[in-house]
Amino acid sequence: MLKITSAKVVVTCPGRNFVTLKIETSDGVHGLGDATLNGRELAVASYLTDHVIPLLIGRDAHTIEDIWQFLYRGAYWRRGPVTMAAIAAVDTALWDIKAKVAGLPLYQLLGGASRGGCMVYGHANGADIDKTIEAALVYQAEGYRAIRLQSGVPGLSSTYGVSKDRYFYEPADAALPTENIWSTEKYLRTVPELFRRAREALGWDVHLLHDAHHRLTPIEAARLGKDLEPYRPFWLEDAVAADNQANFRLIRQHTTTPLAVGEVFNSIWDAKQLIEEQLIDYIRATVVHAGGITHLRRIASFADLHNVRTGCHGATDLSPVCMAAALHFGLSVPNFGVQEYMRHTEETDTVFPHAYSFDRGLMHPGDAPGLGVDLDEALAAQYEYKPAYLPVNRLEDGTMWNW
Ligand code: CS2
Ligand code: MG
Repeated sequence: MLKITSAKVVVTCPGRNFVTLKIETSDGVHGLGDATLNGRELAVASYLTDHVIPLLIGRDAHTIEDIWQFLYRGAYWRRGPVTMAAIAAVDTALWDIKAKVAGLPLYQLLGGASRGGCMVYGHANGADIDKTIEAALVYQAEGYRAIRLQSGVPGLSSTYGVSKDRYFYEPADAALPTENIWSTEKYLRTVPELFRRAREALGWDVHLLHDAHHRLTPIEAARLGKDLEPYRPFWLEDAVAADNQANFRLIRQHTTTPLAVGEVFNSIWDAKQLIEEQLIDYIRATVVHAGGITHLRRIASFADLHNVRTGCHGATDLSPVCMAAALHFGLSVPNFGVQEYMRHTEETDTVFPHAYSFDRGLMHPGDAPGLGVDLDEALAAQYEYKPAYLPVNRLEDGTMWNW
């Protein structure tokens, strides 16, 4: 038996906040799990420290599935972003430990490599179409085979996905939520032209993606999907908020543009109808927010039955611990689609030294035992938690809308 002897939560802010769970065992082997929930970090930190860690001490670290079931069924108040991020952190740390004890990189315990590397997509963005295309050409020159395009919208002072920095994008930008103004009409006039220009400049051998970030109604999403069809997007993401999964039936009736959704999902139940009715093509759920590797494997297996592929979320607010876990998972899962890759800051990469690497559009988790990522606790302690909220969105008439 490999006893869990202690566990702790490390909150650090090397450029942005991260919450990491570290589990120690009787053999001296430790494991890490990402527990970062952008804008609600301390809720997960408390859920782990106050309500989960006391239940872990003395348990056998090898009993990953039983501990998952204990924390899920035993919570009573099951599911939800905070609970499932906490369970995810425990699950990921235990998989890290099991692989380290086996002396194998984690993907070898998940069925081994199904491919040479994980195709990733980068984030080309700019204040206008010209600047976005310019950024996309840089990504293409760096060897990315898939590029997300997000550009500013004429007449709007801000919009989702447009960063001040070429590589780093962190939307949680203030101690209280900043208010953005949104106009779907202005947005819908911009995106088709962005894609027309992008195909002109980048050609057809690169996958182009776009994130509508929950802001359309189904019929508006159907229209955008149709407008983009001539430019063959790899996917249109978060076309509408997916609280009502049936929303996607209407979009599906009108367009063949592939649909991706799920970065805010925290369990298989959030995607069940979308997957079994084949209303989507890619499921975006990821390790840190959807219950860890154990649950994400269930979601991916269910998706595989229905021709849905993975397209895991990988924004900067998911730490290098989650990125590493996602790459081990992505390297092995049969129905892999693409992995999002938003680079972290240099400080973050120094706090979380890691084995994963990027090469000509593909990423590999590396062959270090376990996840292949660690946490420099002394350095982490130098970066104090900084309260930061994601913005909110209002329509031009002041109506509260989806950010
Ligand atoms: C976005 C994210 O990466 C994406 O697809 O939707 O940047 C998202 O806005 C952030 O993860 C929210 O914290
Ligand atoms: Mg998104």
